[in-house]
Amino acid sequence: MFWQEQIETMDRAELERLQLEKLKKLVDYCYNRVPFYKKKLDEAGVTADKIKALSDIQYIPYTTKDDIRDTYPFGLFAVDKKEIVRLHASSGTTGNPTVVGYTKNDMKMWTECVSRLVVAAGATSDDIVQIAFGYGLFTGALGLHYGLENIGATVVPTSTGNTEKQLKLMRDFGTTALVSTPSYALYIAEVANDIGIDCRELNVRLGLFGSEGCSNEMRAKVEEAWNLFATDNYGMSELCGPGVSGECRFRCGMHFAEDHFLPEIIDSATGAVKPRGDEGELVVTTLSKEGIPLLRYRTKDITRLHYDKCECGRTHVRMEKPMGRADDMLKIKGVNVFPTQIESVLVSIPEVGPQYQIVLGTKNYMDTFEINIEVSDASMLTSFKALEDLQLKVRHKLQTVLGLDAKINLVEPKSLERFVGKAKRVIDNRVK
Ligand code: DLL
Repeated sequence: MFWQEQIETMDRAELERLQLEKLKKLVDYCYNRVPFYKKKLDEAGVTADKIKALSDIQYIPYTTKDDIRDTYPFGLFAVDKKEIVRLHASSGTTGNPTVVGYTKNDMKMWTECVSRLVVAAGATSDDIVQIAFGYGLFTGALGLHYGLENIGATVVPTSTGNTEKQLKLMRDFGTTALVSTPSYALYIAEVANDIGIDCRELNVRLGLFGSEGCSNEMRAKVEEAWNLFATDNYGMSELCGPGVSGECRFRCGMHFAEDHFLPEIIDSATGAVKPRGDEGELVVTTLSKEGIPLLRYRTKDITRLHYDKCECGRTHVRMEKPMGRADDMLKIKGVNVFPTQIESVLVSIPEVGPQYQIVLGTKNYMDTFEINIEVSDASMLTSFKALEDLQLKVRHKLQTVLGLDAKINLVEPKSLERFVGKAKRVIDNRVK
């Protein structure tokens, strides 16, 4: 049930003492090793001896993705390059990618954090785990790979794509767990269906999903298609990759690896720290990283933290599935909405989905909001009346739940684009 029980169930007061001790050391470490931090800390007048309580973290300035990009490639590194044993980078679509480097100790910490979350999810050394995340600069595949090997599981590094082969290996090897994005898991199930394999009959009993938003409704679809138990885990390359937080069997939030990552919730607009339990932007300070330590890193992910104890016995704070990223929030016809909220509504309607596409545009200076969504049964497309009724139903449900009117385009099953990595569900063609 636990990988590092003593740490995972540590008494909260003791955990906070450990965090404070580490935070002080980190401020010194950053000050003495990274000129960027020295300048920022000097400007803010913060030194390690000014940090007397965890709440004093509020005096430390934030670090942003732009800070990493602007110092591309190694400007925020705190160690000599010869100490770095691995480099990863996020796939910046524009400009410089964000590069992160790991020392040997960082690799050890990363591996331990991933081992904790896969064990919490129910993986054991008996599992045969197929890793269908893209291997490469993306942290997902190698992160899970090391963490799973570390617990003694058998890793099958299939990477993404080649879906029929994935299925063949799954059947021949008796794969018991799947690592992928939830959207790729859905796609694999669809391909299986086409070639006459019933995923429910395979041995896969555990889904270790993550890396993209997934509503509970969508997760239920994936579980049904595979007859598996799905867990979610969260991370980002700047922080280490997967390993930052993950669900236990009770699935009431993702336990944060709090001895290594100190979370805060802030108001995205003002930068003010929010009280415990409030929703806002997640900010994380890396307490143990040597290669590229981050002070109060703004993740842009919107979530909420729960400090009450979980039934599993873990004391580390639980993070809700992120609603989305501050920069993903859509303002449609004046209404603030996250794509995951739209997904929850769509996926709860059995006659459609789960594949959809949100298309935004501008007409007469106003927003247009259309949703392309597949009907679940192609025969429906032959009945005009049935289509019209369904369109009305979807429109009405969106209107009631989100207060938004959308044009619903019902399309044939399997006609929308599928994704092997993170799904892209929003096409924003609005004139800015
Ligand atoms: O996606 C790391 C990861 C890999 C996590 C595999 C879990 C499993 P990046 O590519 O840097 O890193 O993307 C980070 O993805 O800021 C979130 O917006 C989003 N994200 C990651 N995990 C989740 C999740 C990896 N479980 C960005 N739910 C983050 C929702 C997630 N969003």
